[in-house]
Amino acid sequence: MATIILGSQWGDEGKGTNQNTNELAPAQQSRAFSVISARRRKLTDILCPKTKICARAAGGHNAGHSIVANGVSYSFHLLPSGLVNPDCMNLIGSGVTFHVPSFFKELAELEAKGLTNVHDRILVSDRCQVNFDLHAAVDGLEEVELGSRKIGTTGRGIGPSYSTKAARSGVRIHEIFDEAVFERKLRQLASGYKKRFGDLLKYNVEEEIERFKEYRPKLASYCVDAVQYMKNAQDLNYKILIEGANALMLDIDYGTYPYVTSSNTGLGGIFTGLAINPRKIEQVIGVVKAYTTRVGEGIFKTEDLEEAGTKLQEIGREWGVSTGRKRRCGWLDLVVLKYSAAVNHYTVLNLTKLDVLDTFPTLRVAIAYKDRTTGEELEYFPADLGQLENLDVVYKDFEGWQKPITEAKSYFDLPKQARAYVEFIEEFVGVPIAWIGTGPKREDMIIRT
Ligand code: 2SA
Ligand code: GDP
Ligand code: MG
Repeated sequence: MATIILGSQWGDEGKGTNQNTNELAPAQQSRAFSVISARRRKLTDILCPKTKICARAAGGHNAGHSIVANGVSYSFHLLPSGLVNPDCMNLIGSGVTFHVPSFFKELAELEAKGLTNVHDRILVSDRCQVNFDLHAAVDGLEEVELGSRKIGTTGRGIGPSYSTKAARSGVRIHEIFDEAVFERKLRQLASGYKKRFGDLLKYNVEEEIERFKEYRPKLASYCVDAVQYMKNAQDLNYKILIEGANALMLDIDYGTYPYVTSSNTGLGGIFTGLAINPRKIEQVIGVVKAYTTRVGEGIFKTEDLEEAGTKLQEIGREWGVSTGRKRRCGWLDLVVLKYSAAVNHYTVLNLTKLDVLDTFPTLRVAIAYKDRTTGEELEYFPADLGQLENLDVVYKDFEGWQKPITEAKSYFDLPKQARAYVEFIEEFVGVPIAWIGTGPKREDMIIRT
């Protein structure tokens, strides 16, 4: 059976921290909003011995999850964060764009931090697209071309590699092993981009070809037919955890286009990227940060450029795990969350970073957008972002609790103002909140059962 974890906003909601919550989940689906008890989670629970496979379906080494386990802080980019669990196999699914040097570098970093058997616990679909250094060079040039309308990408070649995939000129992992085909296709790709960018493209195709001569023999043992692998795992009813990368508002079809990443980061991408049997999905967990952050350019209606935004940035330690960029911060936008739930069909939510709001006297959440001239309210997230640009945000204000909550052991240890905040969110969105993050450590999680 599979549990899917998806980012519900613009990413960095704390998905990594949740990578092993699936054993607790089934009861949540039928839980009435009001029936709530709780227990403090232990680290052994969080390391979840029951998950057999943790899989990634889309995105690439642009993703960034930080996890603190057993006092050690790990950063994951391309690799699934199930590697922290010593009994868990990890799969990079066919929908991922795969940067070979990052793969080996990240494995080495995790090993250096003490994770064991990582090489035996990671598999890669041979249908993945290869993300070349060429793609990163092109990513940078495309951003320069866009000038003031740049996307604010991570510079990891994600857009160009999905572009070559869609143009059917990309290279898939299995092709690496046919040296002649591989070299012909990569030279062809490079020459196409050379025609477009001329001397601006600082890239030497022969050097990248040379690098692959080293990767080729090292890579073979990780490659697998992921369709067969997942079919067998599902036939055997293995517990599978699918870790979303990025988040719904960065989805190429449903996000704030064109200020999005280039993959389907929502529920749809899980099916195309992993050949999952829809009848074997136990639940879809939406991870929601208690406020909103966004990295890169693009519309962000509740962004706060004043004191509150700065405070959220500092207390929440909001900067990128992959690039170190500062994240833009603002209030929780429930119109976004409701839209996100309509696309991803969350069965349950995990609210994270509630503790970051501890010191605010007043909290705001967006509940609608309003036309400045007609006063008409829009309660859904529109496709036309130009239209959204001209709308004001309608906020509902909440009294803050103004005390630390990290030590709260159960839901009812939370101050009543915090509970009012939680309950308003779940009622507005219509999806129960089963877990509440109260601090950065993995045990800082209230579980409502
Ligand atoms: P790209 O590089 O083509 O995927 O960028 C397109 C947009 O997607 C955003 N994006 C992200 N937003 C938040 N977090 C991401 N991962 C890292 C993290 C980011 C980092 O976890 O901190 O380290 O900067 C991520 N990856 C892509 C990106 O900002 C563009 O808006
Ligand atoms: P992801 O991309 O969704 O996996 O999230 P990131 O790892 O990029 O960013 C989330 C950050 O918030 C990480 O540094 C986590 O350690 C931290 N975090 C997660 N949950 C909580 C929480 O409940 N409280 C606090 N203060 N930090 C949290
Ligand atoms: Mg992240």
